[in-house]
Amino acid sequence: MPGPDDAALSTLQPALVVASFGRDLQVELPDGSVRLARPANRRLRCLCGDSVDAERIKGDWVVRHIQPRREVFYRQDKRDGKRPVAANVDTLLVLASPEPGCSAEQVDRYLAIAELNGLRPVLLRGKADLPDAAFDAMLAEFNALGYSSLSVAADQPDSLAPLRHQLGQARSVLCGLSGAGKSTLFNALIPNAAQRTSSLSAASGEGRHTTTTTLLHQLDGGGWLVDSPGVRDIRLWPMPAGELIRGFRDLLAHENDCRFADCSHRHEPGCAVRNAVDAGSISSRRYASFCDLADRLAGQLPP
Ligand SMILES: Nc1nc2c(ncn2[C@@H]2O[C@H](COP(=O)(O)OP(=O)(O)OP(=O)(O)O)[C@@H](O)[C@H]2O)c(=O)[nH]1
Ligand SMILES: [Zn+2]
Repeated sequence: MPGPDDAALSTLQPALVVASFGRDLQVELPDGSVRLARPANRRLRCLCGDSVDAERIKGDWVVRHIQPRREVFYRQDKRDGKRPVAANVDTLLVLASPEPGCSAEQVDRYLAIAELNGLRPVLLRGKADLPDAAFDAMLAEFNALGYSSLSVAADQPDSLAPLRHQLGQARSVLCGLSGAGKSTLFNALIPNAAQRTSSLSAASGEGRHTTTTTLLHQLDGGGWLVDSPGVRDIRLWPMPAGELIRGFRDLLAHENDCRFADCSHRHEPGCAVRNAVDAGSISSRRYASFCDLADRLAGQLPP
């Protein structure tokens, strides 16, 4: 015979966390409606992108349970080392534009962030209306490593169609250097984004939320884009070289052949990574970039 607990269980609804600002949340219910919600207790640390079970109690929505996460997207945080930004994200869009420019080493870092977070990186050659052969040649190096790229011009809607198509149902984070055109591209992809952010801070009654809010915006084609103040200028968190190499797929491919399991790939004899650099199968630029980043993350060079 059903007891009182069964009655409570039956009111639980699956929901998607589409905004988080501190402990306050917005959840999207199966009927497409979006409601303000709070976690049932302090132990439930909901992230934007979480699939949850929520129920309505006296008019308020309460999150009872977080479904297991496929992955958590982290960014560097001065205080805690690394900080979770969103759950169940799968794609990192790396916007690199000839104006103001973006070095190959900076692209290496963004790609490493993607690889280390388990995200599929997609390189976006921004400001496609500005031709720059040298810049395109720089990006071609990454295509040769197996990374896909797309050209986008924010004010040419046709140029965004392949991106929308590629994003499909993906949940993506957009990053890139200051001035690369992230805001412009974001607004071109999600015309009502700014409006949603301001209506959210009005609904919660606190303007400060606009600087701490993480939002999930749905694209026309079905994909999702994460909007979070901290991810636009994302950096890697401190980690040892043995972990960093997972961010460099061309180096990682040789790592198993190093003589020592804990090889730092810097000075050890029998290092398969350095041998591959000498043989020309790993580019010396990529190897130097890895060493430089390893030193910075180990605190031996300024970040
Ligand atoms: N030619 C051209 N200019 C663009 C394009 N997209 C953006 N811009 C210009 O590039 C400049 C920077 O664009 P933003 O969108 O503010 O760049 P951002 O990456 O958000 O910059 P931050 O807020 O500093 O991180 C602006 O002057 C834009 O008008 C584009 O596709 N083509
Ligand atoms: Zn090695």
